[in-house]
Amino acid sequence: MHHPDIWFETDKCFIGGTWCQSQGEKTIELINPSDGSPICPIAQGSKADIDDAVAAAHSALDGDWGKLTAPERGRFLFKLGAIVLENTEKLARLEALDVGKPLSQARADVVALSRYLEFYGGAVDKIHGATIPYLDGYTVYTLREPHGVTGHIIPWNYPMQIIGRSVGAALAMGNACVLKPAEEACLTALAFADLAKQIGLPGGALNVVTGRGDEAGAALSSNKGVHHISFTGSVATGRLIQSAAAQNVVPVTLELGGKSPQLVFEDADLDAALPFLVNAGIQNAGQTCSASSRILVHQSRYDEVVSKMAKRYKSLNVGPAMDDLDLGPLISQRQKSIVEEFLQKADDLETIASGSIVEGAPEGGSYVAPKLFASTSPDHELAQKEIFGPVQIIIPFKDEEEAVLIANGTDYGLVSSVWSENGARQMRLAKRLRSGQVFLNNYGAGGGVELPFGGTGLSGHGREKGFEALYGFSTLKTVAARHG
Ligand code: TXE
Repeated sequence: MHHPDIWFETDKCFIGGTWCQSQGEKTIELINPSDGSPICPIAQGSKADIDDAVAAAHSALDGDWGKLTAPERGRFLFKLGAIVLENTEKLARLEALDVGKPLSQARADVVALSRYLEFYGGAVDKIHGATIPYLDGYTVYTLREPHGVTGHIIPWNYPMQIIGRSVGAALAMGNACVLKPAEEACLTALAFADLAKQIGLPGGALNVVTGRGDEAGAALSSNKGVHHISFTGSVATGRLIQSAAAQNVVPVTLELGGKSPQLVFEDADLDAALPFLVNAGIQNAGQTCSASSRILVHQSRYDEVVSKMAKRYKSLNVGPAMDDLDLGPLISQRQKSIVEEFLQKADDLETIASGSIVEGAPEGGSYVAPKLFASTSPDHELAQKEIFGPVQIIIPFKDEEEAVLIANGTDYGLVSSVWSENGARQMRLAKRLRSGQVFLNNYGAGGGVELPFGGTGLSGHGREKGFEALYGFSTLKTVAARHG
């Protein structure tokens, strides 16, 4: 029997515009992380399902979808964006149920998904090639064309946002997509397919195959009919995907997480900074690629930051997603064990404060109380590795030089932020910090879909969001005509 929040088939793949039984005929049970109960079965998609999805995507490119103009595709994206927004409450409840994120954070993800579709839909007819002055008797110009079939392997932490960010841009540019959501959370990906069907998106433009990473995911990343792969997830899996794509010599976009610092200088406006310092660490229970897990503080403001952050931490409540508290559970018992293993290595760190798991939170939920530590050693394992849970570390620094060394002193490079009223310092650090994004006196810039996003180092490569995503999901053809 269906869960009351689910209105579509969950144990089927969406291929060529229709719901199909997986050829492997196996299913995986989705688990509600708020109480550990089973939600529903999903299809354990096989290599054969991926082959079918890729074939359906090719047919779409050769058929109706491939013939559309940029404004026509844009209109489909507007319709998708509108129907997503109309279903805000239903989609938010699905995401809260499946991912465990507090309902209001899930609502914000729905709005972001809709906004991505609206942005890419409106931007795509502003993308064009160039004419290039060349030898007498020639006319040379460039054409921006879709890659063809794009594979999207996405994680469980922000399914809707990542679908918007990558599938939205790929569709806008005229690619046909095969989406493999994470086996832990795929309800909103399936709901998105249902909404695409409802608005009449041509069959095969969007295909969704659920399943395991080492089966459906591996089959998608090594499929010879795929022309571009977008992956968000762990470094280990990113390496596998890049190697698989290398065999077919296709481009990949990798978004692999980080150890992102916020730098608080002696002249920082702490009242403005405080909500960002904490929220950037605990949002989605710290399971965010751009989570800020390191707070670097000038020694003159250290005690003040410690006491203000501690006060906030002590007020943080963790509980079921539908109760809409500060934090929900982690995605799974497996992710909880990963985080707890890190916490066991925190003995030599100073514990500043913790939040609390609310009374009555179900036993079976994968709850972890947020924890704030301090360390004078920026090399501590907890200050170097991505934990992917609600854990932040405060580290003091003595001057700007040391702050930059610590900030740049991990293998990652996704986000950095600078809290300072000194404009010259802001400009210097914007150049010196090694990360794909630098935020000055804010963190995340409200998640604006217009802003290109991506990393350096182990955080990955390639950019999604903004116009950059549209360039990334297309290729350039040069046409040179000799006419005498
Ligand atoms: O990630 P995986 P997991 C980090 C975070 C977390 C850790 C493990 O540190 O603790 O990764 O999480 C698919 N070929 N991030 O195990 O394995 C898989 O099915 C092709 C950071 O969940 O990377 C899922 O769809 N695909 C992060 C997707 O990859 C494969 C978000 C992500 O799973 C595959 C999530 C394979 N061999 C985790 N194996 C971020 N950057 O936001 C798995 N997959």
